[in-house]
Amino acid sequence: MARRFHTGFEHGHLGQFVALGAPVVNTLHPRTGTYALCVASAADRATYTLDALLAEFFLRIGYYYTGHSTTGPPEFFQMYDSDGDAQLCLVRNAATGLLEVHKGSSSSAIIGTSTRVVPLDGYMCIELHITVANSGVLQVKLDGVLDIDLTPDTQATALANVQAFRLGTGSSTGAYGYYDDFAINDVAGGAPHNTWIGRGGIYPDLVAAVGHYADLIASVGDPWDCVKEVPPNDATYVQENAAGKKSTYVMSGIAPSSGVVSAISVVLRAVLDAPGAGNIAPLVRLGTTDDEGATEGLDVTVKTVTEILELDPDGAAWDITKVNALEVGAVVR
Ligand SMILES: [Ca+2]
Ligand SMILES: [Ca+2]
Repeated sequence: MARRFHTGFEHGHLGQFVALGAPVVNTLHPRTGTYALCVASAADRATYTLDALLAEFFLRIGYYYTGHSTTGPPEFFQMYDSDGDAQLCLVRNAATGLLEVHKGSSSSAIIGTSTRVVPLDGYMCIELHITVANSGVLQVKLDGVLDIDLTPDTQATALANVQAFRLGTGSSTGAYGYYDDFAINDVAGGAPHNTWIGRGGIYPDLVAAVGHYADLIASVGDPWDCVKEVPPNDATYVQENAAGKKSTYVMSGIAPSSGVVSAISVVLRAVLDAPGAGNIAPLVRLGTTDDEGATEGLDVTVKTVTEILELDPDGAAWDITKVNALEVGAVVR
């Protein structure tokens, strides 16, 4: 695994994040696709926590700056170590508009400053390559151009890792704006997944019709109608309680007609209707080959289940034709 996470917020909700304040996913300023994350006032933020600790990683975020609070540094992206302590922070300097990388929080030392201004009311593609260490690596690409290339001390805490990523402001100060096309690669495996992510985007591929498998029973009407909603509507659903039952759905296909597909992310929502034991796994089907994902345990609180696939079900690289031929669904475990 090298692609650890990506989202374009195209499922229209923040289910993979822990939100504080009032960040919202809306359609006002997507970078690609239909949705982006909007942070409109101080103390609004959404945090994603990886299931792994990263000592070295590549990260991309599309950021659309719209303004900042009148007090404190205009911070907009904070990284935490596995104890939840501030490791690295991105700030748009209030006077110059330049991107600053701070070790620790926005009030801590600056370890790198860009030459390019983070624009007002427009997207900039910010890519990071960071090794967290007392003798670390800090490289920043802005709109695809290497702008910061340093070997500073990037480790603010006792732990040489990053695990959680906060999109949004600090507890009372920070910069406002939109976030889209967030992706993280670690350095395991091979290209293109263990290096710079690049300036591409994350496109929606949505449920469009019933597919090859149709075991799961609709709560009302047609099964695919119950699971196609964006943002999700949990009032309608499909259900089964027998292990091995599965459903897949024909998908809409993605908008681009050319380009490289580095990875896909399957996102589904699942819940138990009563306390007990029950599991689910994502299922993708390409041609006649099924690829069942890892078993996810469920309970009576709705869970967002995410699976990254760097390769297609036959073990080959993705391309747009394959993505457009995919069926996606789930299997009861
Ligand atoms: Ca998007
Ligand atoms: Ca539904």
